[in-house]
Amino acid sequence: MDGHVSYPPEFADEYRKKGYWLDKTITEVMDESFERFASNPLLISAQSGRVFTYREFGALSTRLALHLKALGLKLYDRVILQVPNQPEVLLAYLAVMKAGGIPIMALPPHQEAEIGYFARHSDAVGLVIPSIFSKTDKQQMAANIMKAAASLKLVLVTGGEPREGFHALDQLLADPIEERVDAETLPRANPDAPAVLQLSGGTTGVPKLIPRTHNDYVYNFLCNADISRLSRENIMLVAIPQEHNFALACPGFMGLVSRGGCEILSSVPSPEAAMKTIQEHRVTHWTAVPAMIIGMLNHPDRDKYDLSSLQLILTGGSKLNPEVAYRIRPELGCDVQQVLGMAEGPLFWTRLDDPEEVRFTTQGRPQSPGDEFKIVEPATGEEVAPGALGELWCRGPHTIRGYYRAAEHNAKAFSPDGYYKSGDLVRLHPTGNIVVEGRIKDCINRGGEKISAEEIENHILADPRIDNCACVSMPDPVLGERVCAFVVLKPGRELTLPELNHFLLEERRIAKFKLPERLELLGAMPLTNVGKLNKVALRQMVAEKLQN
Ligand code: OOB
Repeated sequence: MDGHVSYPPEFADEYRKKGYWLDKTITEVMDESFERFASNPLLISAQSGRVFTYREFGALSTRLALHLKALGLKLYDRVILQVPNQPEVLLAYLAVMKAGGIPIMALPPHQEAEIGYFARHSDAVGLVIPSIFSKTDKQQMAANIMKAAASLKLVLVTGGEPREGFHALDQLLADPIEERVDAETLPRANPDAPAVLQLSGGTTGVPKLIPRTHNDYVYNFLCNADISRLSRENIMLVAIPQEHNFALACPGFMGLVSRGGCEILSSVPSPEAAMKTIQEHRVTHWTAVPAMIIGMLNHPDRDKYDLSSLQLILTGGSKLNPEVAYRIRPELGCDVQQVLGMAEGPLFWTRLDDPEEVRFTTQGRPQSPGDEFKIVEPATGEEVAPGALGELWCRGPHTIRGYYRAAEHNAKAFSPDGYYKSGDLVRLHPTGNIVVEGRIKDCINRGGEKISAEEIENHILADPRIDNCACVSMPDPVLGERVCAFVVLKPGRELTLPELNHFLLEERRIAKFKLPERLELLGAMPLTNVGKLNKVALRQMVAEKLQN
């Protein structure tokens, strides 16, 4: 496929020989489970209460795949998925792959700016959307995007009457096309080809697309399912975005399905909703970002809920502070397993039998014996002394070798010998685990959701009232970080935060979660000795203001 950087043949050979890569497609592995655990419950929607068995889910995803093929979807065609946490997101995900297509895992809050970019950059032919999300008319968004993205032809809509030319996903799911067309006619993807395009955490002006191959992604979730010791007894709550790598493959939905467990999928991320769902469904495992755990620990009504079924919280996306980790067992009665994960592939996990200190104060060690990592001086790539602070670089059987259609950026983001430069600052713990201490990449981690500073700055600079701007993180006790925008106005201009955000939402059409939550007006930007913009000074400035 054009724009995809494959693994070098000698590495691919090694990964096969060692048994990491199975040369199966994701849907082949999923189909084995649909057959094996046929009458077990696979998915329950927390909101509608609808239960799907393994057999039913497998059959519905095949049905939808046949419809997609009949509507013209071809092998390796890209389809953007933007469905919130309801069963259709997983059905569409599996169906696109069963039809040979490649789903692009967009997030529900993304707007015209982001989705339009993905469509144009990937030449996507398809888009799957809810009719309305968070008061936004997604069908109107799709119609607008189609004007500038010639490739986009197939729009599937869930939860509302489709416009002319769009298709109702719910109707396709109700139409037994398999009685008319043989499922054997569906094409088979090459297991070395990209299976899914994930989104990068983002440090650049536009988000990058991350091609995960069948071989690498299957290994990723099977290995994770082992590390978290998942079994058919497990009931896992997912209330973070299902499209996210964490919820999908670490071990996520696919890891759980490989072991025969049941997922409770919820579209409400609040601690209150999580506690209700845990009690109602006797949830054993909860995939959560640290902000959700803090929200539950500090919730005034926690004692009203029976959380005794909970065995393990899997957490990552942002740092779990040790003070919070130490409260989990006494207050919530369960274990916690930390993962330092990246959509690009690298995964570091604490192990369930590690000593308490290691489980609570480190972010783990590589998931696979095939993973290589080093901690380096960013400028030179020289390894630092053991225990010293440096940038984490990774390479291995489930770590990409390049972003999709991004040759120029790849030359900077990967070392010549193929290590992914994570941008995370870490140190090696004496046990061989790593501890995350900070980052050199310019993004804001808002409760696990990454926001590229450059991307927001570019949108802000398009505002005619603004001369210069810089976005930095400001500390937040629950989310960890939020976006603060520093702005220098053009002479005689005025600006408030609501006015700026109105511009970003209405004119630039970006996702709401990226909006600055504080605006600071400056006469001029602070500079370093060498005349560069001084973001360290800006971060300090806002942190001090917040303390006063
Ligand atoms: C996950 O993936 P992304 O791609 O959204 O974000 C990756 C970045 C990392 O480079 C790091 O900066 C941060 O998120 N991060 C953590 C962390 N886990 C991720 N920082 C500190 N402590 C942690 N435990 O966020 C992701 C992917 C798979 C599983 C879990 C999370």
